[in-house]
Amino acid sequence: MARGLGWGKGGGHRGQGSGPRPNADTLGSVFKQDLSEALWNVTPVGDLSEVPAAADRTIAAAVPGCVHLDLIRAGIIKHPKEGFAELEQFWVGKTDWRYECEFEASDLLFDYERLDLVCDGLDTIATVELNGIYVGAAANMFHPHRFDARPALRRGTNRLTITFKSPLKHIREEEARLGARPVNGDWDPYIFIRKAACNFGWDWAPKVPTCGVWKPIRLEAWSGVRIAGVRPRMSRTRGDVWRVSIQTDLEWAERVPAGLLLGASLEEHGLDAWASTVPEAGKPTTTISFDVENPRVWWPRGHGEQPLYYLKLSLHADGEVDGIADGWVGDVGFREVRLHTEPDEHGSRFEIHVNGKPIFCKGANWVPDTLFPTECTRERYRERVKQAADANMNMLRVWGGGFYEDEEFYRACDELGILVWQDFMFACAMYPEEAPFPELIEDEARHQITRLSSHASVALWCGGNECVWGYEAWGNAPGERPWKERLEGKTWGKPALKTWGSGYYFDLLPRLVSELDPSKPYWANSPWSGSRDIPTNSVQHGDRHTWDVQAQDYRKVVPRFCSEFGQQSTSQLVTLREVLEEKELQTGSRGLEHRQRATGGTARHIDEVMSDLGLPRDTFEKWVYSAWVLQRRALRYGIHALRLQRPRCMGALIWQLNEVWPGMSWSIIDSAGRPKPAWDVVREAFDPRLLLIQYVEGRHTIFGLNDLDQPWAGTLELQLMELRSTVTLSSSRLGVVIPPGSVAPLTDILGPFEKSFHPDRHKITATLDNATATWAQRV
Ligand code: BMA
Repeated sequence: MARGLGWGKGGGHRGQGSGPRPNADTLGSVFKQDLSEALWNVTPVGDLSEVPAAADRTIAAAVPGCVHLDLIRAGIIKHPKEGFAELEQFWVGKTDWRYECEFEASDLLFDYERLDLVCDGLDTIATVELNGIYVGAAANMFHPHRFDARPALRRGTNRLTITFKSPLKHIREEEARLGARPVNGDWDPYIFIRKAACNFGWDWAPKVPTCGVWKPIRLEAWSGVRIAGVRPRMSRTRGDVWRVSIQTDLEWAERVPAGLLLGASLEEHGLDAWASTVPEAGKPTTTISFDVENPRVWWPRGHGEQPLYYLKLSLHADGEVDGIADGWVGDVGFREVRLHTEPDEHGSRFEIHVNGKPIFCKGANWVPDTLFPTECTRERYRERVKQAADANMNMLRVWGGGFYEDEEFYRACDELGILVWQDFMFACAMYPEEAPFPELIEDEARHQITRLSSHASVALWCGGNECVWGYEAWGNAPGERPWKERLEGKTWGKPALKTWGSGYYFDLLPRLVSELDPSKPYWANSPWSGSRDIPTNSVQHGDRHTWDVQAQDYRKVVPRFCSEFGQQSTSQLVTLREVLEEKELQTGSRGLEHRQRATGGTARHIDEVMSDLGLPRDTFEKWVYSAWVLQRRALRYGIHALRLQRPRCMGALIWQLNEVWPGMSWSIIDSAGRPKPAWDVVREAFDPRLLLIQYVEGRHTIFGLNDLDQPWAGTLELQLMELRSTVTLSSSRLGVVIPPGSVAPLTDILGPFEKSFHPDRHKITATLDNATATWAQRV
């Protein structure tokens, strides 16, 4: 009873250039009826006390989407990025919403043994009913749900209802049940729901807790067995021989089909490998392994190419038409990642090695790219990741206060050679470990580890953002209470510390990574020193967030890997103009301050530094420009300082690549996708081959920085010039070789001109191939 597509090994499968690739949705005999395309509507329900009269009605809804976008389309609210619109929509997050659609069930669905309603993403606290019959509930936006629809599905017309509880009401109820815990900022306690934390506000984001069906939804009918998850792993065994080992999760119905065979094929770049196994009936996981000789290896950009291989799994059964019962396809790469943290003379290393080579990680922190996830199109993802690649980055860190990103994001990273540092979704707070959270988090982590395990780009799993740091060290400023103390409470009348999430970072998550994706490193948090006995944000151990010093002091604090540092500035002026009236384009205006969410405000994050440096700010345009100058300066200083310390320091990730709305943030690309002036500086500072002049031990020394794998050999030319001209007065040449992956002092730049150099009149320029650096004592 199958409707297979008739492709299999030798049966019209995709060879090179042989037409379009099947995708997993059209593969095999699982019958799918998409419900995203049904006519959906949404209605406020339950307590309507917060709902304005104009909104108390049923409106058309888009699925996938969210209630805010539906209300915007119906003209009930404005997009929160516009003007002060955020302030007029707080009622949305305090309201329950019912999504509903009517659809005709295909007769074919009823021919199968199992009939599931599959929701790829429900945001978040949801009850699902079909024709008034309860089919299931959801409480985590970070993993899909599969509900048994058979008892409720009818032939002909059906009514599907998904009722979402107000996220704000839900978290307050959970807080009352479990006890308050410290949460960063003045944001609602997002720790009590498995939902993107920054949806409740952040120091660069408005408060727009939303709900809705945020990923595709469909009916799936199947018989016998189906593929529930695939985890491919490639590891080098000896020389150029790699072992491909594919773990496949199978879900079984009651009737086990006859003649079952699970086949895996790997193609592309001249490779055509195939292996198969007979899955044991009822066994949840089956592994297929085979060896591949001399495949082309995947590298982060700057170190080689990104060859991707086409992996196809097909589950064959005798009774199935064309022999295919289910299938899975994906692009995979051959590469190995290791995290080296051995002790050394400075403390302990934090070095990511890919295929045995230490990689200096140059990149940025990634936050959700739009206020509402479905606004981020495939093109937008690609453009943003390309902008990171064009800025000479080789790593993006998916930060733990957003969500696990869309496939498009990881695909773009696979293709462009961007390593992904993947946080689990925890940020800046103390998370409860009482039920139902451990179970919700285990389901989420199992799903995400499995989903992302096939991506060549995903290099490291990290427990979360600044949670361990918060526990260890936050709340110590005058007038505050240490977070640790705020966790003190009582259980059964005896003093006890409230749970805060340590069980996730130090036990559950590492256990799941080593079970499901054992070839990848796991790091408990960012920042993290590697030991509970060493301060979390150590300079000598692990990764560090450098927020405690200003740009001019970046050279004094050189961590082993800097995973956050940065400087606020504004979005591009045209982007601000798109959302703010002209009269708001004033320094300190209400419109601008509405978009400043950081503790200490614009004074602390921009104005104080600006006035220390004497930068002009008498008009709005000058102020904006000076803020960009600040950001350029900070990122240039920071990147140079960190790169100069290679190999002691092996990573520089700026905070942050992108932003969710126009305003003030640390991003180098604004919410309209326009690079800010700092983007150029970052691109220059991350250039794999760079000359830098540094004052070290009484001398101005020129350093060559070479991140590439080939030696950088050439003739370094030093030229003495008039301060304000390009006329060379005298020059000197020196043959130099900068070894691969190193920083080398080349020469004292004053050396050849010691006698003729005059500080008031001269400058010195150094050139090696396309790299130049200029030094003057007075500017
Ligand atoms: C770090 C991040 C974010 C924050 C940023 C700017 O702490 O992890 O939480 O937005 O700094 O303050």
